Amino acid sequence: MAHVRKTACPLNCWDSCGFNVTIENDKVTKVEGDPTHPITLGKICGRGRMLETRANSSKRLLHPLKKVNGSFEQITWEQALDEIAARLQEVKEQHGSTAVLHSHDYANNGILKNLDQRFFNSYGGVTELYGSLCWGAGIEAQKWDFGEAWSHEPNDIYNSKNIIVWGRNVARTNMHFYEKLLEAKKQGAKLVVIDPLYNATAKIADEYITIKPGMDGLLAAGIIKEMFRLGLEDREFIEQFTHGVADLSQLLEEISLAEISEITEVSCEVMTKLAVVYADKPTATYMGLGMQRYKNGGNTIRFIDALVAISGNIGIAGGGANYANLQVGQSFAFEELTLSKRKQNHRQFSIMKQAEEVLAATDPEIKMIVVTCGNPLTQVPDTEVVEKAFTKVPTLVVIEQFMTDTAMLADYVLPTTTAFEEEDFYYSSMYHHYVNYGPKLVASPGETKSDLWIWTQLANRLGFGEDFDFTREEWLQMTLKPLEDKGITLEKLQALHTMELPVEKVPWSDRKFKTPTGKFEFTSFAVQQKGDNGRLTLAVPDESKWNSPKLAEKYPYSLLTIHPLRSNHSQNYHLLGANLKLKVEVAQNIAEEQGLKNGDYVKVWNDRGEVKGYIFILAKAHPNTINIDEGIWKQFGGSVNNLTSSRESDNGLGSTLYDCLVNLEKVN
Ligand SMILES: Nc1nc2c(c(=O)[nH]1)N[C@H]1C(S)=C(S)[C@@H](COP(=O)(O)OP(=O)(O)OC[C@H]3O[C@@H](n4cnc5c(=O)[nH]c(N)nc54)[C@H](O)[C@@H]3O)O[C@H]1N2
Ligand SMILES: Nc1nc2c(c(=O)[nH]1)N[C@H]1C(S)=C(S)[C@@H](COP(=O)(O)OP(=O)(O)OC[C@H]3O[C@@H](n4cnc5c(=O)[nH]c(N)nc54)[C@H](O)[C@@H]3O)O[C@H]1N2
Ligand code: SF4
Ligand SMILES: [Mo]
Repeated sequence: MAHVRKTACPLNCWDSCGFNVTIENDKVTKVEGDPTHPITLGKICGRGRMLETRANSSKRLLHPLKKVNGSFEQITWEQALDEIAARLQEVKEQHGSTAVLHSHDYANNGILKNLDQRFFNSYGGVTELYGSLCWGAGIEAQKWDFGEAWSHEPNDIYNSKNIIVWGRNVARTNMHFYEKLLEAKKQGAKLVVIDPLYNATAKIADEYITIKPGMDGLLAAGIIKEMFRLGLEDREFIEQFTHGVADLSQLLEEISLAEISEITEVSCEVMTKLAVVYADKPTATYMGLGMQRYKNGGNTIRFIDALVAISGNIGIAGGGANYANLQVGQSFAFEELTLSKRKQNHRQFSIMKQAEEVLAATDPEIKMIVVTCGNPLTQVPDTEVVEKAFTKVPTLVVIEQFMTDTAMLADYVLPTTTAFEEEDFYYSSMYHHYVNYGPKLVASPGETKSDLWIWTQLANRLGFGEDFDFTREEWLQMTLKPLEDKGITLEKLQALHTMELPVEKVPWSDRKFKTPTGKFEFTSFAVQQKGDNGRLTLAVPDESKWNSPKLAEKYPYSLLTIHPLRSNHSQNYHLLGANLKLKVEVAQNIAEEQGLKNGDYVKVWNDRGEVKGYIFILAKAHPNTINIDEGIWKQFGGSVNNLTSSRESDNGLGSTLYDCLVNLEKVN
């Protein structure tokens, strides 16, 4: 008999949806939205629905595998765990625990997925990754400016007079915000979209502004300049609650509006118009993550924050510099879960440069990599180097649901469960502030086991089993402990399925910022204390004609590799059917210059590598811009990261995935 149960989407996404899942004969047969979820209201996207296909796919990994003479052989869990534990012990004894690299990302938003950190801390401390391919530059930027990266609660959008969606592909990546934009427009709000690609959100905008990729910080500078010229700035806010405005004013003297217009490829009139929009409060700014994946990415987000501050749109209902909402994740007991103080040794590699660091490491060399919740072969920049590093390392263990490009290189592949097969709770620090409960719905197929089971088994073998001697219920209670006195307990969450977390709904309404000066900082005091100047700059991308004129002559086009519509990163390509064609989306002027038409087969290349695919002409994309969606597997023509650079953003914590010049030509 079919029955329906409530659970939640585990995917790394803005929305963290509530699900109604149909179960028949111990199998998930349908995934739909839960209409009672307060934010997601019964609507979900194709990626959510595809979780049923993923769970039931015949391509699921069902048994532990070991590579013997170049091909995979099925082995027992007993053998896999014994051998991996023995290897972990041996590496630690011979080279020290930091000879192990834990390479991971955040494919699953379940709180208990963080227990991988507990395992490696208890083991003694390994080489961990720092920074983020995803949003690292912007998070650090907001920490400098506000002390934290917090957003307004979703329904605050209805207080906005004007809404600026700045580099967020809302209709594709954040669908419930799109629904809210439609409603806010109905209630009279004006919508401006700033993006080099004329995306589905741009289509509903009152004003669409196209910009040269990576130049948004300068655009914000131009708007601020116009606000000052027209006397539109919020003097009271600036004087009472900010630090360093003199540095900003001085910087703006160094460049004229006409120069800004030339570099950003945005007209002066548009900047003047936006100055007026920002002054017509409340104006909300909703930033995406695309525009900070550049060398100047941190500075870009800081400049947009500065614009929001200059216009006095901080700490007021309907305003905000909305980028991330880290206060959501900060609600839980991470320290108890991860035991970060337990580690004796520690080394950090940048997530961007993990492959180069593996190849260069000497003290100690990396002898073993364990991959969890990530697919670095397709998702980490500069694939050629990633492949070299992951091939070279003596022991590679990948915990996976599918035989990804990364798993293909492994010595051991351990088959893991999907979210429907284990109990957890889910949240996202990107958008709304509700935590969703996810019960175990069906039996795990084949010999698949949860990540947690794997850590527990390995911990038992390595002599720190007591650190993992808890039931699921105890783990979940442990993480909710800080919320108990606010009335949020596991029993309640299990009964209600979703609960609102106690976060600031309009951050900074008390004007007390978490920076060293307690003010909003145009110039970062904390950074100055460390000996850097901490000021805003007029920076442009590394791979631009301004910074690298020779490179720009050889490679005239800006390549974006934005997130795919039907897949979360690399997760669905193998399930989308055999006729998958890599699409190279090009601006009209490129098609004209090169005499290309839709469907032409082309090569896109730079010094790092190449990708081949089929032309799709974008009528309204910014001139000289190309896009190839990310996540594409090797077998389908990927990875686009063959082309991207592993350089870090200005503040060291973000990627420069879109700071990428290429050339393109037709091939037969
Ligand atoms: N369908 C789908 N949804 C997803 C995901 C997915 O893989 N697929 N992934 C999830 C994850 S992990 C994340 S991080 C989020 C990301 O969510 P978004 O930030 O919305 O998406 P991205 O693809 O990272 O960024 C792309 C947007 O930034 C624009 N952009 C790129 N460069 C610039 C620039 O220099 N200036 C400006 N103004 N705009 C620029 C692109 O044209 C595009 O519209 O999406 C989440 N949602
Ligand atoms: N060129 C380019 N590259 C990018 C981006 C871009 O825009 N352009 N975006 C970047 C961004 S924003 C992000 S967030 C990263 C994402 O990078 P990743 O997180 O590495 O990408 P996914 O494709 O989601 O890969 C996750 C893998 O984890 C597996 N998995 C899912 N659930 C579980 C689980 O519970 N346990 C275990 N052990 N495994 C599981 C999935 O099967 C999948 O193979 O990619 C980055 N890379
Ligand atoms: S991927 Fe995002 S929008 Fe889609 S169902 Fe999951 S949480 Fe919702
Ligand atoms: Mo991401």
